[in-house]
Amino acid sequence: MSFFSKLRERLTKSSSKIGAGLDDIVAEAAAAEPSAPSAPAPEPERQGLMGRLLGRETTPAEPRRELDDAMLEELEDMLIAADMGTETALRVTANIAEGRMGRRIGATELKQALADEITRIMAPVARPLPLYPKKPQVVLVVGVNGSGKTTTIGKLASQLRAAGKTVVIAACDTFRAAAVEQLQVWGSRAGVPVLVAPQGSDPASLAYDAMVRAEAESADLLLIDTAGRLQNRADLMEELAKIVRVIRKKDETAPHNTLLVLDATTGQNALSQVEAFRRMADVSGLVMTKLDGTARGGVLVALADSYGLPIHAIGVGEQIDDLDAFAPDEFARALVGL
Ligand SMILES: Nc1nc2c(ncn2[C@@H]2O[C@H](COP(=O)(O)OP(=O)(O)O)[C@@H](O)[C@H]2O)c(=O)[nH]1
Ligand SMILES: [Mg+2]
Repeated sequence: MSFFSKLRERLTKSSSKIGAGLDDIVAEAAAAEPSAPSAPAPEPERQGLMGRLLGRETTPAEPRRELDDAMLEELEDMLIAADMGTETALRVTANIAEGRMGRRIGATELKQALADEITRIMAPVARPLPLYPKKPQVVLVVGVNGSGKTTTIGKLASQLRAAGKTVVIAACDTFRAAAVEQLQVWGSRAGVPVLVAPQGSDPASLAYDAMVRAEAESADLLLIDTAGRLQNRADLMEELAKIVRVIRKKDETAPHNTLLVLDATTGQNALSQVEAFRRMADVSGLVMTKLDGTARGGVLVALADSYGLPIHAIGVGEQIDDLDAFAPDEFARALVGL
């Protein structure tokens, strides 16, 4: 699939930010270096000679800089500015420093080292949405307004259909009429029935009807869209709790997945959303949307590092096929601009 070349292309803002940041960190000091007395003279020669002898010197023209505390600090600041979070940035920087202190390194080695660190953090959380034999597998989708819940459900439904699964969608965001219409459009595109209720009606009773329908049709999956007004947490909590209560009347093991949809463009705010929703619901995995055209992709690293919740999928656009599994090494390389 050509998906990740699409990701690389669309992650340009993030990658140009981090990639250019790394280039700058190395190049600034390297340019000033001939006059810098602190630069150990024999080092570059020895390295250059060793490199030549070992045939490793692939980019001889690349500027290099001695990795010292000042450079590490710049690296740290840059990663924090790229939404990686302070703790994660500190640890990533420390790991990069290990075995490299005092050595002269170029931007490519730095990018590679950073990509390796990011991959190591992300690999354990890259897990596709698990599919169970249980019918219907109930997937509850939560998140703040505008994070991309409805769009993600549309994309997911379409991909599950394409994989031969039968799907039912419950439009339990009865708060906004537009949300219901939007879901109906997605449903008809994907060829998936969408259960709706009048605006303002009880989302839990719609969820119950949807369970009945999904069971009667022995659908493989039931995707439940929900409202996301975080400004009224008590209400939202009660609404979610009620939805869970009624679907458990039909199947006490439901919901089998609770997906939290996060908008990558919100940066560090995504972290507090995880906190808030984990208090309200048993979040089992994340979907990260809007990774196209944001300079804040670094927040995924902070999320993976802080919570370890599986990242089931990422969204890189508004079209039906702009959702795919999360591939950590491709993501890391795209993020650092390799
Ligand atoms: N660029 C981009 N836009 C997205 C993505 N996912 C959703 N959107 C857009 O974000 C807006 C809000 O999405 P919606 O699904 O309605 O969010 P909801 O309120 O959580 O249901 C819509 O305009 C979507 O088209 C994505 O991955 N990339
Ligand atoms: Mg919605």
